[in-house]
Amino acid sequence: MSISEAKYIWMDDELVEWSEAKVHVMTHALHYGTAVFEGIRGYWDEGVLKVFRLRDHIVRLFNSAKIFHMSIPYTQIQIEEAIVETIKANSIKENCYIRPIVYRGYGVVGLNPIKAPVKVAIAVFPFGKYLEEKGVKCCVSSWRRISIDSQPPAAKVCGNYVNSCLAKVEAVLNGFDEAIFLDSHGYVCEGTGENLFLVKDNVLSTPPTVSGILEGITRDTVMTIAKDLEFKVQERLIARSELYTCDEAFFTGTAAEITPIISIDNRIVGNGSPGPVTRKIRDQYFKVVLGKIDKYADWIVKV
Ligand code: PY5
Repeated sequence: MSISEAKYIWMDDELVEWSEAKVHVMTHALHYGTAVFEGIRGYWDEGVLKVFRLRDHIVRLFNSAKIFHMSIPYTQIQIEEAIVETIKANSIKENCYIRPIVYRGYGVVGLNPIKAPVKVAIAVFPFGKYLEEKGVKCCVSSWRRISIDSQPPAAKVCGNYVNSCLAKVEAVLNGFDEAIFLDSHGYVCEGTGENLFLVKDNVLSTPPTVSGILEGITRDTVMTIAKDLEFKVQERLIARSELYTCDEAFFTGTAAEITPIISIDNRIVGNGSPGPVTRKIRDQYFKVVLGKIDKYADWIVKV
């Protein structure tokens, strides 16, 4: 999808014109994928921008950086404040996406980036749906998800996404909307940029962290709201064949929100349209992100 431009990008404590927000071609991260990032959504509602689970995204950003020995030259609070400042500077008045990125900048060549400066940028821009709301057709990828003993899938590090791009392009070229990865042991893992849930007999199942997933904030939100709606939720190893026999399946992610899956490897899921459990969770999710449910109101920062 193409980018909807805003006015300014925050770069190392300065607001820079969108078109001037540039880096040198010898930036370490460009060559070796040494950058960590987040994707956060803001929902424009009742004359304010409601940012969803900002604190949790920033905590994950700092954890991703820690795994890669990147010391971010700001505190978590300073990054949160910078995000608020960037939203205000751009006078965002519609649903948007917030992309903080922490990257190894210009200064060294070779695979020890420790002496390369750690730089930070924050972009905020209008953003609609990432996947088709009515449901997506999926395939199991011929590519396995990077395994936990080669690259940490739990870190949102740029280098992990070349694996996602391979699977996504393969899926689209073969006429599907999205790919589902298996992990290196052959268990169901996640989408290219989404976590996955299956529903069978009203029980929700999602792969555990040992399957090498990114521990999604939307996944956590769904597990919380599903339990509160009195559904049983299991984190467990899932076999590929379960994808073909489940009653319902859906993706979760900041960009994907709650996206129903309507077919997998040319097998129809359920009756081929979003099922009742998926719809119930999705309806609740959209109330939660807008702060309409008191219990979860702390998850929203209003700007
Ligand atoms: N798994 C992967 C590999 C992801 O990249 C993402 C998020 C998720 C799961 C879901 O995590 P969360 O619920 O915390 O967002 N992907 C990004 C997103 O903004 C980028 C997608 C293009 O959704």
